Amino acid sequence: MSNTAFVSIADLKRGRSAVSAILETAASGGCSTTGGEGKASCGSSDGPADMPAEIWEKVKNHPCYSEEAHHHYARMHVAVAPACNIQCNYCNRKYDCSNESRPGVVSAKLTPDQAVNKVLAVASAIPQMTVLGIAGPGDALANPKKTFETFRRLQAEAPDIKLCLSTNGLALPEMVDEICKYNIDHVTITINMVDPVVGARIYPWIFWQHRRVTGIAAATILHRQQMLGLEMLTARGVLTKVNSVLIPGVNDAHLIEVNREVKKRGAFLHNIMPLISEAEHGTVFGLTGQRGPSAQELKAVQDACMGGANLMRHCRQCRADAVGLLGEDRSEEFTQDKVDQMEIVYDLEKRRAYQQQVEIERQAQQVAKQAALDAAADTAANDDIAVLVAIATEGQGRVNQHFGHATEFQIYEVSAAQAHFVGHRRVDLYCQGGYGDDEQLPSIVSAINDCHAVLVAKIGACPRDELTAAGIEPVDAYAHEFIEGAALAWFADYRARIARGEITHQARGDARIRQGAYTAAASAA
Ligand code: CLF
Ligand code: SF4
Repeated sequence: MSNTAFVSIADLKRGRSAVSAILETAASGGCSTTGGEGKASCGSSDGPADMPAEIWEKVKNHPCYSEEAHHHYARMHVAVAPACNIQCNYCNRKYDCSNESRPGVVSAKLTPDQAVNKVLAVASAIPQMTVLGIAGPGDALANPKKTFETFRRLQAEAPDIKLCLSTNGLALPEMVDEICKYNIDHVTITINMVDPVVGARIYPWIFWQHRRVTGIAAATILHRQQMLGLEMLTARGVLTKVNSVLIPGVNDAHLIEVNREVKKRGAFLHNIMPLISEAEHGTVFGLTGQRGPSAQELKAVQDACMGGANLMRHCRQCRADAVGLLGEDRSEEFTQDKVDQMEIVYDLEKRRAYQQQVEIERQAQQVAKQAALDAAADTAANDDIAVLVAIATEGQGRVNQHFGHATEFQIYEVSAAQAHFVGHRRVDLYCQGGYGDDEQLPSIVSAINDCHAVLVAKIGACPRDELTAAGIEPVDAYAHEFIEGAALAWFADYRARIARGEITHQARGDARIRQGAYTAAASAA
């Protein structure tokens, strides 16, 4: 059962042009106009030609809304919102909100003053930090004073930073005016159901109009508020992302309907996240043995949603106090005591100049990719071959990390016609204090053992041998080159060696099954 729309799509289409753009983009499967199987996520490599200009302006340097941007731009969260107005069975209130944070993580809570100071400190140290999100540790909109005070001040004091928030949606409709007042043009709503019977298995209670409501009545109210809030945001031209926690046996098949319903209401992206329910986190699901999804289950749901709202696949389920590129955690560099000691110079011009350089790099990356594709198209090819390669990168879209320094590998699917991001794998750090820890090698190799090659800036003899023995080619010939160009160039060489009879191509499993595994494996790490 899904709730009837409070605002019809026809009404929405009569609204502002931004609304039309959002609806059209959502209707076409998100910003990926050629979206579909294998075309991973919003803007996997998409640019201004793939979407309306006003949408591109909003997503082009948002690392969560554009996969391509996440190689270049960073986000940060400030933990100013401790309270929550609902209870999710996958949440333990001792920890951060699991709707958009890794469960089991605790963030230091900040006042709006401390939060603004921290944002300015990070912005002066990391000029590619373009987005400030409030994603807990409770619900951003259950703490409206602190949340909007932080946004109000940042809108004035850091005008080039995009503002972003994440909410369970219960208080959303009444907050839409405030959201628009501070130009918060990216909002995430966690929507795990559109059927209150399903919802009653996820939410034991909500706090609504000064009283606790339980069971199906609670889920009915939450559902109504979520749908209404989503429609209202779409009508106001705010980009929305829907997060759904995949809970096997509870909402797995049901998420297909969720995808359909949120697409109808203009959701820009749908981020299906695997449930993480370790018993030691002390959540209801963790303590009652509710398991998270297998890679195949996650993949099956994502595949079934293809053609619906466009899927995000590069989420890292980050902390409520995360700082840095997605996949890196620099929060330790900006603890309260360290921020207090910092000289903070928020220099807008310097930030803009830096970001212009980033844009020049991005354009160069696209040119390199196109050149590699053109070169690949010119060679005689076994075009049906597609392989996975693992990339060690610390950002800027380049192969620029030492094997031993990687804590995750980005995974690209490469064929003669394409090289695109399909996920990431977290791994244990190999290099410990200047020495390789060989005990880590088996787990690192096993994390990428469905890849044909790993492209790195540098690699030592020991991991090189271990990878080679596992059938994974260690490659440092493309150090500091752009990722797609490097992957395509390696692939062209791989095909040439096959053509010369030097090697035989051997498939290493079904890439699409593994694609589902990336997120699950990483999230469980
Ligand atoms: Fe933060 Fe969320 Fe904004 Fe991004 S995170 S509030 S939209 S700035 Fe991003 Fe982190 Fe995934 Fe969230 S990777 S958990 S999707
Ligand atoms: Fe926990 Fe977030 Fe759910 Fe609130 S909304 S109960 S903080 S997971």
